[in-house]
Parts: sequence; structure tokens; C-alpha cells
Amino acid sequence: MNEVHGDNDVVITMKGTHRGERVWFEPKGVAIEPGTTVTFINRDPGNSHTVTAYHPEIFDRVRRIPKAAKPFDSGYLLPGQTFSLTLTVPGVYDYYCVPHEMAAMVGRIIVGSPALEDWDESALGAGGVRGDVSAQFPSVRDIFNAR
Ligand SMILES: [Cu+2]
Repeated sequence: MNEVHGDNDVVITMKGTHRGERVWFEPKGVAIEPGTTVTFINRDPGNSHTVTAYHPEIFDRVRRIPKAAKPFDSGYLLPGQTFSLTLTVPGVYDYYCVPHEMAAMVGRIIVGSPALEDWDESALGAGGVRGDVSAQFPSVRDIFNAR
């Protein structure tokens, strides 16, 4: 299998306002090719954050990543720390920050496209997230349009 590095790699930043009133992933939605490495970096000087997949094996959450994908959890990242993830299974991945999910610190990664044979978008109908938090996930269409 080819490993993709360099130009194709993607960075998602964890951010917060000075006094912590607002925290977020930036960008909140990204589309990548299968095999791309995504690196998260905590650029919020005032908070620790996590990158955590919605998955029954992690805090018993409803699965919102492809069925064949391996669940992930960065643990707490201190300011300046990073976490990298290589995603190969095509589909829709939703993730959250453990301490800040209810503050809508969530994100969505799309791997590949619906044209792929093993595309899995079960995250879209999965539920398991409070309504106002669920509304924070960008639509698949918006993510593709922003590319
Ligand atoms: Cu957080």
C-alpha cells in the first residue's frame, strides 16, 4: 500500500478564545484522500483538548465512524502537543473533544468520496449526539464544496 506524505497531509488546529469562552477545531470539516495523515495540534494556550472518535469502544458512544475503521482517542493534548492519525477506510468520521463536546467542540473528516465501493456514511444517520451539538457537524456537501 502506498503511503501518502508531504503535500497531502492535513493539519487541524485546536483553538480557544483567551478566556476559554469558546473552543473549536479549525477547520471543523475536511475532506481527504484515503491514506492521508491528519495531524491535530493544540494551539489553545489555555486548555487541554482531545481528539476522540464516536465509538462504543471509547466511552461507550454511538459509532459515528465507518464500521471498518479503527477507533481513535488522542488522550489529553496540552498546549503545543500534537496527535496524528492516518485514515484509510472511506467514509464519514465524526469526532469530539472529551471535555468540550457540550461546548460544541466537534469535527467531521470525510475520507474519499461516495463514488468509492466501500464508502461508509453510517455516521450521518447514527444519532447518539445531543441535537445542538449534532447541528455543528458540517454537511458532506459543504465540506466538499469548501475543498
Ligand atoms: Cu477541547
